[in-house]
Amino acid sequence: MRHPLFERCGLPGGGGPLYLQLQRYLAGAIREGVVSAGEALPSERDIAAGLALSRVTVRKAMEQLVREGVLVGRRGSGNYVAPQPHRVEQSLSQLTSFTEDMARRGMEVHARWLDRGLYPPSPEETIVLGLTGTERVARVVRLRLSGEMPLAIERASVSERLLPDPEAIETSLYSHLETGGNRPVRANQRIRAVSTGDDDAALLQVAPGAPALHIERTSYLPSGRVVEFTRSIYRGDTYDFVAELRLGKKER
Ligand code: 16G
Repeated sequence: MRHPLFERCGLPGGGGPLYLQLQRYLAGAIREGVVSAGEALPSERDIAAGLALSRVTVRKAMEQLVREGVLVGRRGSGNYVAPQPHRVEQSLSQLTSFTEDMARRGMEVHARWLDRGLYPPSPEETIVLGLTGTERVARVVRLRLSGEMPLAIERASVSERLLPDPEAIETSLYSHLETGGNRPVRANQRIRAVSTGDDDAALLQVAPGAPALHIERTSYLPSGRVVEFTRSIYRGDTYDFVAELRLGKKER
């Protein structure tokens, strides 16, 4: 039986070298579900024959798709479609933690600890956290995953006074702060588009330069004291941030 990949109407064209046209063709077929996550693509030889292309062209397109994280190459058994992230819808009006957000959606989450400890603060941390004298800063850096899928890298800074032992956090920073009566009740968040740097891209399993969201959260105690200054990089293909807007009163 002919593979469904070859039932489409040939390369999309659009100019550029043939391997790039093939790359777009395969990425489009995967997006449309012609080949699903976890399924193997036909062999290089079959694709070359099916689409009347040279094997060099097919190999180049496949290598590029592996580099971009669309395909996973398995030695000896070919190329498979990489797991596709489910997009997560995240409200911008609730102050929730990552663990709570994911639990609400029934998603299993875990973290890979990249760093946690007490450090002399940077000038930015001193100002934002309002540190005084010789106060140190607790840094908590995590790769946050749902199953095998990396979703975000979070770099949280908290004053030593509010988080004297970062090693004691079990899974949730907010639950840990809550046990000491220091859970934030309000936060400001700033979001901007960035392209992923090489190191972050490797952790998030995306191509270097892939689009991502840089989110900076400063959160506060009821007293107005800053609890947390967190900078996160969220994969651009996994999150939709959603905000409810209301008609404001017109200023006179
Ligand atoms: C969220 C927050 C982050 C906070 C973390 C605590 C954003 C962009 N960031 O991911 O600032 O530190 O939750 O999560 O929403 P945890 O309690 O599960 O450790």
